[in-house]
Amino acid sequence: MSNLSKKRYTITSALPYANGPLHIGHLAGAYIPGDIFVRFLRLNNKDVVYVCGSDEHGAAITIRAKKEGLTPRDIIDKYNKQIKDSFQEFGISFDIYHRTSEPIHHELSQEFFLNLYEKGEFIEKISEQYYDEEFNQFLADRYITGTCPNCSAEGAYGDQCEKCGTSLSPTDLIKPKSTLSGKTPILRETKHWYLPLDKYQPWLEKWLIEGKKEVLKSNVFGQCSSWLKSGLQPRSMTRDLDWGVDVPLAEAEGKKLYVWLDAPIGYISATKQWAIDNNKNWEHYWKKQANPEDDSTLIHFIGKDNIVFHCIIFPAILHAHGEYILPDNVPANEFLNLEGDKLSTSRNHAVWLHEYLEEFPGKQDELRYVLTSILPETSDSEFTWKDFQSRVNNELVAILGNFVNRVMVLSHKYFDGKVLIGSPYNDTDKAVFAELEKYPALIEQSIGNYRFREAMSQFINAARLGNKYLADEEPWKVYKEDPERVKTVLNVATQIVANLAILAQPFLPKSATKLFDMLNLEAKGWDKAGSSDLIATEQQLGAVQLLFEKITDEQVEAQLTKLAEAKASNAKVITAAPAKENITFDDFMKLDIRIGTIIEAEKVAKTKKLLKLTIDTGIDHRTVVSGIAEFFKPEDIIGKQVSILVNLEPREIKGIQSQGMILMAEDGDGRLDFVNPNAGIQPGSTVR
Ligand code: B3M
Ligand code: ZN
Repeated sequence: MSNLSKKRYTITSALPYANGPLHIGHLAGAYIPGDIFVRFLRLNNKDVVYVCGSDEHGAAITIRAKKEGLTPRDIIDKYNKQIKDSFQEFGISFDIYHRTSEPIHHELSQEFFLNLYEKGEFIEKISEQYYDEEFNQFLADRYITGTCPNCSAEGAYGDQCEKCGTSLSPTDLIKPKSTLSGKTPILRETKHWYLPLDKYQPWLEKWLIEGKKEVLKSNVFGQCSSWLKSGLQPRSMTRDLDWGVDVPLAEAEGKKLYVWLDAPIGYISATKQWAIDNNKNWEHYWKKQANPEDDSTLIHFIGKDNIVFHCIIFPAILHAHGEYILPDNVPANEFLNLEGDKLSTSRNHAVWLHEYLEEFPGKQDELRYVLTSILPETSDSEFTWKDFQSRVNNELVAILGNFVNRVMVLSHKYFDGKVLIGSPYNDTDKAVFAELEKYPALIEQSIGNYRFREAMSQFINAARLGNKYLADEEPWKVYKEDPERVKTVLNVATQIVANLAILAQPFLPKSATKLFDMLNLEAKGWDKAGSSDLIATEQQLGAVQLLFEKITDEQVEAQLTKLAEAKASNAKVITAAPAKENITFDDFMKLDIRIGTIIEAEKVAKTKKLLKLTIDTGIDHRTVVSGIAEFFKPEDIIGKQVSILVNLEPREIKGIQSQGMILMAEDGDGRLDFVNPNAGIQPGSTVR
């Protein structure tokens, strides 16, 4: 039975961490495919709920908060809003975009935990865990990095290597390092609650390996079978953290649920909230029904780094609970690269959605189109701005836009925008209709198999059919001699446009709306696609609207320059010198650094770099020669406060006794700046 033949669907796209903006890789991974699928189901009158929301727990959030000097709450509020807005702009049509910080989610997550706890499903274990003594914190997940024992990649996290996808424990990491202090952590005892994944291994093998071999995409099936082959281990479902869902046990005070326990439950709590808001029964979408035929079909759209959590851990949890349905499929995508390099948030090598929206206003469908055409469905794929330009210009503009525009303009020019019928349909017309009739099923077949690239290219082929028909029939030439034939040609062409409007809906929602507007037609469902009588004779068309514009070379250049600049500024950061060897605290205490005020400054004759400064150190007034003349004019720095090392052995420089050293910050380009107090402080104050 096809996966499109069910009655009810529960569709999820991965909950993005609310710790930063989204980029094109996110859209291409989990959201465009999910949205196309859902729009298609809705067009076919299926009972479907499409849920998503912000993942607002875990180290991803707290580490970001520390970086930005904000609280976790500030971070999630800021990015939840930004992410939600981006999704809306791109027409990702969730029925609800929820948040895991909501009380309804905390309650449901705790209920899940207690359900498993009371069934005795957890193993309680006191064990030694990595601990950062400087920050007084246990180190799990993203708080610890090291070399992956599986693929030897550096920078693997304590719970997963993002390079090879392997799920890890902190103690698996080679050369572990605390993300907080950068130091090698120590081991300390703590108690946690483990899910015995090894116990579920036989069940998982049956359900997943035997049951889903034909169903899962091969990239997904491959990952799953390799984990099962290497043998599952118990995995802790609790953490020593101060941000997250509280573990609902008295003896676990201060501990939180593991973010990958609560996050997928976020799909369910989002559905619950949606059901409350819309007067629905959430259990119809998540619980096993009396008659299994009535079970909803659960499909998770995700990126490949989330496969283990959606195919193994979450199903094991749902199974252990017992009342819930299991995913029918997890059509995970591989990664999208950008201009020959991995997308990277930390290196700012990305096309950020909120920036795209500002730089290409109104061009959401253009990005949707190009990303759909290059989705990393079976292997990693690549976005380049040149390719973006050529797909928009040569396909959207030259084929779809051009065809629709010609039909509209000619109809208005010859017949005041009325759709008429002249001479009867000839064989060419009938052949075009016969051809057109095939597309809905072709596209349906591709969507049903999660082959969205193929579906998109079939759609553009349908537009090609129209474009070719018009070019062959040349109504602009025929009009003079045979206006009756032109009435019919434009009628056929308009029926094709109406078909394109229906077929465009899953992929290009904004453009589909424009097409229906231009046709003066109400939006129609998939069952109407393929018909040759969508537009009645005498129907008055609406005004011509511009569907797509060409992307210019300048626009492409500007984007490439922006990426190059990000790379350059990133390269500078990398040139920061490595840390020197450690010194003892006593070594440090030997330095006597004070705040002083510059009271006189003059250039040292016959030198380019040197200034002779007189400093009020609070202890005395002394002379210091400093190599800062290229960056500061003497008159500008009088009165400035500086940090000065006052117990440096005096030195003679160009015949002047220099009694100390002004501390300066120097960047990778050799630029200098003072290390000085912000608000002013008494000269002689010590710096430590
Ligand atoms: N927030 C990981 C990610 O953004 C995680 C997904 C949760 S899905 C339940 O890649
Ligand atoms: Zn790895």
